[in-house]
Amino acid sequence: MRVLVLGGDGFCGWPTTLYLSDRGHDITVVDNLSRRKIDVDLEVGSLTPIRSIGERIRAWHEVSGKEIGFVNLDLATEYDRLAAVLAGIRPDAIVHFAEQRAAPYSMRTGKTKRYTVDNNVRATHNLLTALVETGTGAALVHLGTMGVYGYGWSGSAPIPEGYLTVKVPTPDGELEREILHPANPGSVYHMTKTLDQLMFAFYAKNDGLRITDLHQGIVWGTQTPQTSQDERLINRFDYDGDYGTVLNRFLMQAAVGHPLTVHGTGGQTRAFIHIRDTVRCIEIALANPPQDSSRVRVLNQMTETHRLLDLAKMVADAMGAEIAYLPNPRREAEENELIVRNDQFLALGLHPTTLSEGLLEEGREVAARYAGRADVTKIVARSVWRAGMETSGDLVAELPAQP
Ligand code: NAD
Ligand code: USQ
Repeated sequence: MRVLVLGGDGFCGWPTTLYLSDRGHDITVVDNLSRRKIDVDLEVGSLTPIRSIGERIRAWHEVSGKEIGFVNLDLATEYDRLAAVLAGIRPDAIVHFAEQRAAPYSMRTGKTKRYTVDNNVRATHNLLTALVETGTGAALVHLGTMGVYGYGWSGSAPIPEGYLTVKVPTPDGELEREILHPANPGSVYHMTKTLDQLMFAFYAKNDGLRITDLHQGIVWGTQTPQTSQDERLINRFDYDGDYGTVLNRFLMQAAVGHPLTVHGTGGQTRAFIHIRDTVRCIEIALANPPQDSSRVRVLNQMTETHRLLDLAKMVADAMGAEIAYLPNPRREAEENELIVRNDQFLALGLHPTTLSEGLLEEGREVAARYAGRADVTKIVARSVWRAGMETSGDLVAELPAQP
């Protein structure tokens, strides 16, 4: 297939690009490199030394003999160029990763709130309009989030895959209806993903666009069999308070000798997926577009759920780290249950890579190799959900020297 990977320079996009290229697909990456620019603004960088997109693509050609195209384009602001790319390449499928994806960054300031909404909503809407206007029949696979459902709303009821069947009382009795699961975002970032959902529903109903929305859990891990073939192909590893996600942060913190930063009691339960399963899920989704194009196909892309304190204890026990309980900079329930249905991916052939000591150790090793690149002042999360919320100071003045 000819596949456009929008956001193909990012943490999930780059390994997906290499995986799909390895599988014989003809890939073009579209990315405006905004994620790299945000690192410059935040004065932080990936723990792993990621190479420029040009060097990454040249290295992949040397290693695999395969070509990957690249277009530097802003989906949110360059509509005409986007339409021209679609009309020129005529892709069979599009994978859409290209959004601002950090909840803490989206809550940092008024400016980052507005940027996140403007960027994400316009990027998705421009893409949908361009598909209609250019008559591109490509199947669209979008990376959404488990966070659209919110946490705790369903109690101990399993979270269904996108839709809920409800009974509406009418004078003539109850009417059964299938509705999108109520949206319950916990940050401005998550809110943009709930807005995406409405746009997808409309464009599927009105224009018959074939859309799959993947409600993904927190991705952990760094490398895939493709990114580990050459150091120049290494994937990014975010560890800072805005972009680092919880399990990778714990692994990095254990590796560099920093206490594990548990927010609040650590009673929050979240859904997780390893990066190797992310790339496989995308391939499965591409191979199985919705049969009925008037209805968006929603799949929950996660393999396991864990309470954060259990994860912290597991990492602390395995790697000899301490746990620090910090004031939570977010407004979120102290504790929640989370049971998630993922029957569709399992039925379509996903064999989940679940948390194992081997994989945790692999994550720790990657972090330990590049520990010298860590900036200790960037580890504690300080973007707060409401002005005035308490945050912690740095927990250590400097990191212990690595052996
Ligand atoms: P990332 O920030 O590493 O990658 C996103 C990429 O999109 C970056 O390379 C960025 O430069 C690009 N981009 C952003 N806005 C763009 C625009 N307007 N035009 C062109 N390119 C643009 O994020 P990621 O972790 O790879 O996440 C990818 C997608 O998966 C996101 O949509 C995110 O919401 C979703 N997701 C991620 C996780 C996770 O744990 N990382 C979990 C669930 C869902
Ligand atoms: N947390 C800690 N300590 C830390 C970092 C985070 O206790 O050092 C806690 C947070 O308070 C939160 C939980 O861990 O309760 C998850 O935080 P996170 O930063 O790992 O994940 P989140 O903000 O939810 O966002 C990430 C991705 C986002 C994606 C989402 C999937 O950045 O793009 O959509 O995971 S989900 O969480 O399923 O919605």
